[in-house]
Amino acid sequence: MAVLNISPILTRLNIHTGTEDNATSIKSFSPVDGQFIGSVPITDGASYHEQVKKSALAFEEWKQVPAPLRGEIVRQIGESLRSHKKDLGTLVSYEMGKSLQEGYGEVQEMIDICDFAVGLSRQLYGLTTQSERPKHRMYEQWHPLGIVGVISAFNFPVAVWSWNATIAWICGNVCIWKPSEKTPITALACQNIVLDVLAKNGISQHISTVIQGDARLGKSLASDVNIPLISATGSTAMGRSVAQTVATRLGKTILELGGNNAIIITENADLETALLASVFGAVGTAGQRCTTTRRLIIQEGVYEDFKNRLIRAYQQLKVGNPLDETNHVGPLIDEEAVQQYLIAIDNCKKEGGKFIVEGGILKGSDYLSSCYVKPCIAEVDPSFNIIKTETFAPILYIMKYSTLAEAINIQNDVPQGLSSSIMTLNLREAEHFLSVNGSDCGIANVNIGTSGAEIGGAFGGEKETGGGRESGSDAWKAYMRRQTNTINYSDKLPLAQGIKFDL
Ligand code: UN1
Repeated sequence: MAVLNISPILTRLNIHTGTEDNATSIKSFSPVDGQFIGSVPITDGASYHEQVKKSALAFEEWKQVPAPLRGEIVRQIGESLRSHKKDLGTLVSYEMGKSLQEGYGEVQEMIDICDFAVGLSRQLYGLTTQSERPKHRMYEQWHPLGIVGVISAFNFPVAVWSWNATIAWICGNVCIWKPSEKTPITALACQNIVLDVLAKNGISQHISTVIQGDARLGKSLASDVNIPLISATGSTAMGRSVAQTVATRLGKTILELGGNNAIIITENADLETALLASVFGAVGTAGQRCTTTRRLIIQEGVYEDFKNRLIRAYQQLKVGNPLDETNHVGPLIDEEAVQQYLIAIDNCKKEGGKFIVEGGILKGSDYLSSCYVKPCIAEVDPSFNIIKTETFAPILYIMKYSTLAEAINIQNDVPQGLSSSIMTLNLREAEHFLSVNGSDCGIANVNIGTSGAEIGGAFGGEKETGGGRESGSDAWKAYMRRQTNTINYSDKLPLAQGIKFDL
């Protein structure tokens, strides 16, 4: 397939990037074909402080706008995303390397969260409660926090930002977004769409700010007392550093970090469904989702049968240019990711892992960059160290169990706790998996895989995954501050707990 000419798409998305190659710019190269896409200036200290000041002023204006009218702005952003879906989806695919279908899917996720946020803008409900004192009324209400800092990862370069930004905005906050330095151009595309809507409505541009830089810039955000909430998505190591920095100043965080997601396949599973869920979960986005299926825990009675089905399915996988819709799997993000993939395979072999589908780098004229690798499968023992870590690559570990209790122990016995699934047609097994004695993850599914969560649910996980929740359900509450209000409309001052205090 011919190399994509990205220029017309960049023009339609109103992106005018530089061609600089110096220490003050970030250069973006496509993992699809290794081509240079463009460069963006790194936000330096002075301009960072300037942006924060402008954001703070914009917050004073934005918080006065009634929430449903803030929702109207987000509705228009959603409309604009609809009309740019094809271009933006293609750019996501080209800059990040995920398949075109997944690029479009990512933009669809953005459109969906806009719709969700619009509805939510009329539903930021507080509770009323009964006072113990006569002629007193108690209720709680929710106020915006101020500036929300969003740190996002390369793997969902735009959707994860939109989950945070749209909800933060309808709550009355303004956002400063530091996208991954591996995907700076898609961030520009989104920012253009938002700025255009803000301009058409005569609203301050500083409701949405993009800053570009690496971990040092992330550190500036995390340590900045002007930013009450940091929502960070990325590795556990990054999250730990952000959490420690924000905690020193007693700020708030929403952390969505590493996953190590497993599917339990019981002897009562529909093996066809289980196969599709496992393969898509393991190789989709080239194994670079937080929710990627990394482990299969398979009941011994169906183990050999399922293993053979997996091998046959992997033989049919097509790895190649993700813009060609007949390919299932695109490249890894960069050569460093390829190295991590090779190291994990090596470590797995050293521990005694047996590869039933071999990995390796793909070379040849079909592969337009050095980032294409073979999805692989290793048979492992649950005690291996390698399977306790998250490697962002299409490496699937499979293991055997005999009782469901044993399977659940294996599934939970990792430091991460994001997504999990059970494949079974047996009600007792399914309910046990969802019960307090079952999965310890933030997401637990029955008869669907670990990846591909809908935006309507709260997204996030436990343990080293960080504990934060983003996107749907009542995740919005983390973007606001709760205020409890008690109003005395009597002519007395009765004290709580019946305390007497007379002068
Ligand atoms: C991520 O990988 O950071 O559930 C987010 C999914 C997607 C989101 C993944 N909706 O796979």
